Amino acid sequence: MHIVGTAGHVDHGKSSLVEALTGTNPDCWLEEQERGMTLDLGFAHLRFDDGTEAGIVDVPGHERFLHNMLAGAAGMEVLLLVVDANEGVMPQTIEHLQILRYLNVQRVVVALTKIDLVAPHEQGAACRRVHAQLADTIARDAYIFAVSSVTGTNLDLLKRFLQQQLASLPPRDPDAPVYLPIDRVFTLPGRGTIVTGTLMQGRLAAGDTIAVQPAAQNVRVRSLQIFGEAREVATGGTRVALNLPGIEREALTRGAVVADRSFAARSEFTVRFEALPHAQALLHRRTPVRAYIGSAEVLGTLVAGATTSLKLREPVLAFPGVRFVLRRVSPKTLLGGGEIVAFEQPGVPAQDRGNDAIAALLAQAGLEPQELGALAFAANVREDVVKAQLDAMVEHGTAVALARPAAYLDAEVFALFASRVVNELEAAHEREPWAMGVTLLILSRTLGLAEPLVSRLLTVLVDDGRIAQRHGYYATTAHQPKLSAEQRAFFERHVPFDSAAPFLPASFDEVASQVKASPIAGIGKAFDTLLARGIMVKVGDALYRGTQIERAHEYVEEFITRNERMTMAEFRDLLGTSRKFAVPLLEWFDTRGITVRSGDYRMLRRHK
Ligand SMILES: Nc1nc2c(ncn2[C@@H]2O[C@H](COP(=O)(O)OP(=O)(O)OP(=O)(O)O)[C@@H](O)[C@H]2O)c(=O)[nH]1
Ligand SMILES: [Mg+2]
Repeated sequence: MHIVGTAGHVDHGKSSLVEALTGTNPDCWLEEQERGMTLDLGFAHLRFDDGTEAGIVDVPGHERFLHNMLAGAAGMEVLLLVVDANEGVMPQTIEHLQILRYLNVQRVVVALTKIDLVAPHEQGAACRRVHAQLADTIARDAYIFAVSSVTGTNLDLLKRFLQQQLASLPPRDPDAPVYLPIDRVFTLPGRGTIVTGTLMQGRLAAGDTIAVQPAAQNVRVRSLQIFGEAREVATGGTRVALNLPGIEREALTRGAVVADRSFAARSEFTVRFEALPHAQALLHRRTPVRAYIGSAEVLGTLVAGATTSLKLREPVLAFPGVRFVLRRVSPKTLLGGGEIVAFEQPGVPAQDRGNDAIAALLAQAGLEPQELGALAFAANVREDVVKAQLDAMVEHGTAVALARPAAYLDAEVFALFASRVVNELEAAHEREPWAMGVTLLILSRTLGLAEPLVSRLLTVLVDDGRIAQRHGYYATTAHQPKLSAEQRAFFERHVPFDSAAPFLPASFDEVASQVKASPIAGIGKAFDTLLARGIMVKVGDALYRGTQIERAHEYVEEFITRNERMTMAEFRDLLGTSRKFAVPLLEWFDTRGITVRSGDYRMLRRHK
């Protein structure tokens, strides 16, 4: 289905024409009927014999209700411009056309109304005059039908033409996420909240759970109606009424949006903005504005710069491709309009829709991982569709998936990163063969990238087994730290082993200060390596060789296996050491889960 919208100056006959075409008087409010004037949006159902159907959105012509016109204008695809044959083009005719050039109108038809009030010999001139007046507008090439809603003149021709125009509109993208700006909210006894609006894109079905934004509330669609008829499914371009019993009427106003759950409302957008010629002088570096997006009217600021941005006082649900119109705050002069290009977050630039959009978004984001929701948003494609596409890309090796939170990178960009990492690591291992590898801090600095990002990307390489991570160091998988002869001699000297006192440790602090004072190249990192690999073990203030610890472990196991349990004194005697060393050492075995304490005794943990 598609949407036809009226536009035109006050009293030119818009609502009468809608009624003549559909049988429905769009002025449904009593006050409208009394005053003979449209105050708010009206709706009607246009049907043709061949099954073609459309929703008509009828707007008020009076300048004072322009905000209502704007709330209904975004959904219009076929514009039915109404001009009174006697009065010709008037200020709101032009203003409506200026607004609509920024929105989604694809076809324009002009109805020259009240032709019954024009003498036959003047009708041709009236028509030519209007054609000339529309020269600089989106209606310049439009067909003009001279009609009368009173006598019915030419209504059949106009109707047939509308039918053709509707049939010639391009089909909707079935993969687009749900986006439905709400224009009316009310409650029905026993049913709860009802919202109506134009489903701009996507597919909605009764039973679906959707999000209402900016409230960010998930609600279930209990039932769905299209022009009073219950339907199971609605697709883009349809006027729909939704029964949403899960949400309070008070929580909703015109301007709220029913949308796919992957969409979030935001208040800052990068935009493409085009000013109307007369508005140029009213624009500054920062211009306070009234923004009309979907059915919402929100105050904000238009900020000119390298890129133009729109900063809103309240969050609004919009995404790249959504059109908007801006007016001055006061007086409410029309300033111009444009299109959302991106939300303000680096790494997600504007993209046209289509299958390559995701690949292009990833490539442009470089090393910045892109989350599913952000990609779906930027490409304006439903999240599950994007997910399927990304899965296929990962499978084909054109994208790389990161976990927690799930995010994606372009595979080529990532491969470049990976080879830089491996090169850096190889160079580092060659410079310092005794080191365990490179820390995250150093690696981030050499790569010139933020630490959290590098950490995340390295996780992928580690998980794939392309690099190794041990004790906080990154290394190539082949790397085995190897001390120089000089370094090894240093530690033999300062952490001596005496077979006469096989469990006597060195003092950690003493060794550490010797390391500090030593002129031997890389001795500090060599010490780190020995500790990281367990070749040296720090227990309290003592420094043991790993072999001493292993031996002590064997003694303990053997002793307890034989005696079931062991006291501290027994342990001390077993190792022939002093209480000063025995206590921390046995506690160390406790913390390693080798022994477990029970009163004065130690047992083996596995015998517990
Ligand atoms: N004679 C004649 N009168 C018409 C015709 N169309 C509308 N009118 C009259 O013009 C007046 C205004 O018509 P509406 O249809 O309410 O005009 P509108 O454009 O909807 O007005 P707003 O919604 O207030 O902007 C009414 O009194 C209609 O009866 C027509 O084709 N011929
Ligand atoms: Mg009207």
